[in-house]
Amino acid sequence: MAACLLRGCLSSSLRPSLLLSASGCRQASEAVARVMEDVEYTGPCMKTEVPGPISKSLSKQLEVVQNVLQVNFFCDYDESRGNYLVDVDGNRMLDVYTQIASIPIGYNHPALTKIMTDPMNLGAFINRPALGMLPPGKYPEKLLGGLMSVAPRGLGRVQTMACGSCSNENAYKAIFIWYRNKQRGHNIPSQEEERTSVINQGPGCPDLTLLSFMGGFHGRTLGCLATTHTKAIQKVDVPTFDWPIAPYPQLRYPLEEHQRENSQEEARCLEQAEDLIVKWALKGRPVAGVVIEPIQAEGGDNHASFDFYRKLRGIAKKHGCAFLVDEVQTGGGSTGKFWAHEHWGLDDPADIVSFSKKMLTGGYFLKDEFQPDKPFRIFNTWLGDHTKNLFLNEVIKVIRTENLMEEVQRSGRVMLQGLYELQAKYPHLLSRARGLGTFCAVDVRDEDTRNSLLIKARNKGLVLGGCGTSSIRFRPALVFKERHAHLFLDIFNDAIAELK
Ligand code: PSZ
Repeated sequence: MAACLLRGCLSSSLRPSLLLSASGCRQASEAVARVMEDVEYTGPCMKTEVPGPISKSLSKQLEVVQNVLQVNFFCDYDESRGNYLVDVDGNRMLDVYTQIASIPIGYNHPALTKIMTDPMNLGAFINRPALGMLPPGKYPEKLLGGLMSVAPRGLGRVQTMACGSCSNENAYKAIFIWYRNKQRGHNIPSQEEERTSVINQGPGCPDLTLLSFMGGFHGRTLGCLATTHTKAIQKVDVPTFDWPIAPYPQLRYPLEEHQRENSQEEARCLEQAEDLIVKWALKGRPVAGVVIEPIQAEGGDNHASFDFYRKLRGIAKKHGCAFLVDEVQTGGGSTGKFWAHEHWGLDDPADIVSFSKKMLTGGYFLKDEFQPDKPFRIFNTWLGDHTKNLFLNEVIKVIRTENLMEEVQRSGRVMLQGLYELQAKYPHLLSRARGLGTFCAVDVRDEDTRNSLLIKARNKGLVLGGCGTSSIRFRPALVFKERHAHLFLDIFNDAIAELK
């Protein structure tokens, strides 16, 4: 394996000439390899179709106790490095999907290995504390030095949680508690409210609602699922809340050619959102909060303009609704800013911002007023995982020392430009190339073609993910440099060329 590793870093202006070695591995040229600094592979290297024989036999083994219908292939996480995911059959693939957008600085980053192998951290890794009640001594320092050092503007508090759904679920509860306190004028529920709450009745369980958007995804737990509107498979057969759903703008591409109709479309959606807030208040089922992603990810990488978000934030404020920005997928740097909502340029962009995925720990940032002032209102056993805070502190340091936000902007430009070129080259297959930073996507002619393109790309050593009905989304790690973007475009082009 050592022969596969490179030391040296490619100067960002160099484009590697890609060679196909005798073993069938794609590689950057040797000249390029010599100047590379990071310990990473030079390119994909495919030995079998994916899934290969070992993956298939592991699937058979797992099938006895679990549904394996959604298993793609089994991975070798010891051999995976940087932007390269290695599978159990020894196939090495450029990973432009990263565990559904969840690997911040690539596989086996030395900075994280160091945290894991530091004997000083042994106790933290062996003993998982109930963080709400018995936090370790290092906890305040790690939160302040880590999560709070990247807190969105105006949000001075943070609550950690284990996953994205759990983060949104609890953020929703914080919103409802805040809203009821506001309605009552104080934070002490009556005896009647307390009594009825335990038997799922009003007034203890008030008829409050959350406004969400068609095509939005906020998780699969029951509360979150009521605000998730992507695919039936995620919802069917499950009882839910009847809460208002606003339309999300369906923009036409290329954006420059459809400015007038797109701004009309956004105005229509904003008007409907405001209309719903007004109507549901009149029905006695007020909208306590509005929840939205800065880019609808699962729903198909749907973008709306920054102006749309600025106006929506204004509407929420005007009607006294909390504004929750779900940055579970967009947060952590891949859009070229640490938080995607920073692109909006607002002084007061959100009341709550939820995160997970690349942030390693889940959780949400909040304004003071959304913090319940009684114990055990927002609570669970683990409230996240402290070891993830240890890793996150390192991730944030690496982002700073390796200037990864700039790298994302640079490689994002190469990606998007390359996607524009590919859609010009294959207009019958690709359309609507779009993106912010490396958070990019393109639409494929139809669902079947999209699915077969994903498989062709994978067999050429490129891991990609689908979203929406016929889109492909690109979610590389923050260590995805320009040379990786060129490599990605090269392989993607080869896969498309085989489609016809
Ligand atoms: O099919 C699924 O359940 C998937 S595939 C990708 C996700 C979920 N993304 C998770 C997600 C998200 O993208 C946004 C914007 N909000 C909340 C979530 C839920 O996070 P988890 O999956 O950690 O509960």
